Parts: sequence; structure tokens; C-alpha cells
Amino acid sequence: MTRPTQRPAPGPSRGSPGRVGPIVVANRLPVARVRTADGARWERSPGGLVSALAPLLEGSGGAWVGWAGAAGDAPEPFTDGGIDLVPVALSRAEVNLFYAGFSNGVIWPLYHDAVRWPEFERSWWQPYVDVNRRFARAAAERVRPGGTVWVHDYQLQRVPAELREIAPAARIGFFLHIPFPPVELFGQLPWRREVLEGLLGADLVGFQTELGAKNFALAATRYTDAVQGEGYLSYRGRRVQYGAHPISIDTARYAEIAARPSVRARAQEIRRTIGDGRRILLGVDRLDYTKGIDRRLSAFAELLERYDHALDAVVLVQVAVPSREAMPDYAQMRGRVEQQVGHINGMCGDGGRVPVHYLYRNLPQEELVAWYSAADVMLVTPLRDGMNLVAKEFVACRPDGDGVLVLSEFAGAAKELDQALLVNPHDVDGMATAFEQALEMPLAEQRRRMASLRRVIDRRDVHTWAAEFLDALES
Ligand code: GDG
Repeated sequence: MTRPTQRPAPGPSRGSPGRVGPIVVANRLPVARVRTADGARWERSPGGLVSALAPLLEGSGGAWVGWAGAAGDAPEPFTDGGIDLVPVALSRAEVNLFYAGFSNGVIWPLYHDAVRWPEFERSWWQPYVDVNRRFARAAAERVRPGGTVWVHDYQLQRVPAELREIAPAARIGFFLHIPFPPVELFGQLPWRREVLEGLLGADLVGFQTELGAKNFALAATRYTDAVQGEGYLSYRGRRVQYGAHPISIDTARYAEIAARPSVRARAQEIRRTIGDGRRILLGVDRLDYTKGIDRRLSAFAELLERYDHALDAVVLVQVAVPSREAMPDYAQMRGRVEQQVGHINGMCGDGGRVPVHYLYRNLPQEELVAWYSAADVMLVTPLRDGMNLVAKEFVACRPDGDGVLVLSEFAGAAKELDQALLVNPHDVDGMATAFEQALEMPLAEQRRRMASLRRVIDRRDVHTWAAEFLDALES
């Protein structure tokens, strides 16, 4: 086992010149190809993971291995914004079998407590293994002896073991962004042992919550020859650390965007036009069946029934970001949500005003922050969620300390953001009551709760998260 002779200081300074950066392995590269008037260019994708890892990679000798987003041959490795990018090819069939099939048709629903039935389709497994091996090979070609590789998420659970085979001296970390399910559910997976053995190839396996970490250790000791140690697993003569490393956001960046005069002006405009004397409830989610948008709408409909002049009192704005549109479960969920919106507006709207504003699109980041700033109540009510960054982003955009966060107890974020109004997203009446409570909460209580929530994201941002994970991996 190679260990660095000197421990680096935690914090963003880890990206300092001279330090060899990690090889990051993720399903997608941190750039997307966008068309321009005179052809096409690569554009850096927004998002916390990219902003956390970019400073560690830029000019560091590290690299990011991932799919460029189009089926067929992969572009040659290239450098963008100082980061070495290593594209991995996926054929059209693999996009269907590995990505839509095994990753999003089996693992995604199973790991989210099987809120949709996972389809244990046998022909999807081998493509998952093959693609994982390809990612592992691309990482192995880049990593220096004793260097660090950080593998991300549910699409790549076999990569740690495949990589250890060909680069045994590497320090391998794995972070799962989604929940790891209870062993009773995980045990249904026909390939449970192979998936666990894949993860056990890592030196450190990180989860969003303690519960996820515990579930993993229980499954590993039940279905493989891993043996429980104190805070680690012994596996084939190696020590595999595991634990909770809850992800966070780029807190300062959200605060900075929220403070921009243009964003503040836009938030005021939203209050004046869409709010128009009404309190604004806001939901922002990828349109995914795990996010609980349909039940949230039912709870909102229930709330409307409880108010005498509901249409003059409240408005719900639901931003639904298009996601996995080709998959039947997603198309179905979209249909259901849009039917509900139509139903509520048809029943309760009048000629001019409607109770639900529904936006099916990806908003520019400044616009999203303006919505966070304008809302009175933020509704984050997934049926199950690894963390949920929207909850943390909302808090970062409320420097005045007002506003209420209603948060599902089944989101990983609930463990840290325990001063939110916690709800059971399956309980429509209970949620409607929580919405009422949020709307009626005195300002002093809003401020007290928000101050506590803000301490959480001020203490640990996404840079701290990355530094802590890498410290744990390299120590
Ligand atoms: C997975 C896990 C875990 C949303 N709408 C717009 C927009 N967004 C951005 C948000 C946020 C991100 O998308 C969504 O992140 P979440 O964490 O809420 O959810 P997932 O996409 O399911 O992420 C999750 C996460 O990984 C990280 O580990 O927290 O549990 O499921 O950052 O801001 N961004 C823009 N316009 C939008 O309309 N620009």
C-alpha cells in the first residue's frame, strides 16, 4: 500500500500547484458539446461536483475519465479549461443496455427503495460489466503508481475491482451519490455479490449517510467473504474503509449569485408578478419518480381545499427539469404530473389566476437562484433521495434568514438539515398540514431555523467534502 509521506492540508488549497491531482472517473465528462454558429465547442457543465473537483484537477496531472454524451466513437483525449479529459466510448446498444437498462432500470429504482419495480433483465448485466471494465482501463492508463483514483456513482460500481486487477498500487476511492438500500431490498439483486465485490475493490467506499454505509457493510458481510472490523471491512487481506461523507454545495457561489443586483431585481419581479400578493411555494426537481412531485401536488390540492380564498393566498411554482425522457416510467410520471397540474388549475383557477405554475425546462442558474430567493416556502419532498442539493442551495440563497424549508425525512439532507420542517412524503394530509404550518410560521421562528440550517452549509461546503474524502482515502 503506497502512502503519501506528507499529509496535505484539507481545504481548497489541495488544488495547489505541484500536487498530483486524482483521476476522477464518472459516467459523464464535466463538459458537454454545444452547437455554435460556426460549428460546435465544449462547454463546462454547471454543478457542484464539477466545481469541487475542477480546482483539484486543473493543471495537476490528474484527469477526468467519462462519457462525452454521444454514442459511437469517443473523441481523442483533450484538455479543456486546464483539465485533462479522457472520453470513453459507448455504442448505441451500450447506452441502452448499460445506461438506460442496468443503471437506470435496475440499480436506480432498487437503490431508491424500489419505489418503482426494478426490472432484473438478464441481458443488461454483461454490458454493465463490459462498460465498467472499459472505464477502469481508461483510468489505469492515466494513473501513476500509488496515485489516487476517485470513482463516482451507481453506473460504475464494478470499476474499483476491475481497476484493482490492472492497477493494484492505486489508491481507489468510490462515492455513491444515491442511497444504498437496506439489505432486504439489495438482496433481491441477482448480481448482488458481483456488485459488492466491485465496490470492495476500493480502499474507501463513501456514502451520503450513515445508514447507507451501514446497509453496505451488512450486505457485504452477508453476501461476500468480507469480515466486519471496527469501522472497516477486511476483504481478501485488504482493509476497505467505508463511511458517510455527505456531499454539499458550493455555498459561497450560491450566496454570491443571490447577492447580484440583477438576481435580486428578478426575485422582486417574480414576487410582484407571479406572487402578486400571494405566498409562493416552490418545487425544483428533475422530473424523476423518486422526487415525489405527484404526491406534493396532491398535498397542495388538499391545502387549497383547506383555505377559504386559496387562489388569493398561495401559488405553487413547480420547476420540472426534463430527465431520461425516453424511459417509459419517466414519460408516465410526466403525464401524471401534467394531468394533476391541469386538474388543479382547471378546478381552482379563474380566468386570470392559476394556483400552479408549471415549468418543464432547465432554467439558467441565475434564474433558478432568483426563484430560490423569491420563494416563501421551498418544498423538497422526495420519496427517497441520496442527499438532495436543492434543499441546501435554497438555504444558501437566503441571507436574510427568512423562508421555510419543507424537507422529506427520506432525503439524505434531512440528517443534517434537521431544523427544516420534516415530512413523510407518502402522507398527503401530513404534508398539507406541514405546508400550512410553513405558511403560518412566525418570522422569528423562520429566522431561528434558517440560522441553524445555514450553519450546516457554511461549515461544510462541497470543497470541504472533496478534501475530506480525499484525506480519508489517502491517509
Ligand atoms: C443525485 C442524487 C444527490 C435543478 N433544476 C435546475 C437545476 N437544477 C440543479 C440543482 C441541483 C441539481 O440540479 C439537482 O441535484 P439533486 O441533488 O437535487 O438531485 P439529483 O440530480 O437526483 O442528484 C442526489 C446528488 O446526486 C449529488 O450527490 O444530492 O440525491 O440523486 O444542483 O441546482 N440547475 C439549473 N436549472 C434548473 O432548472 N441550472
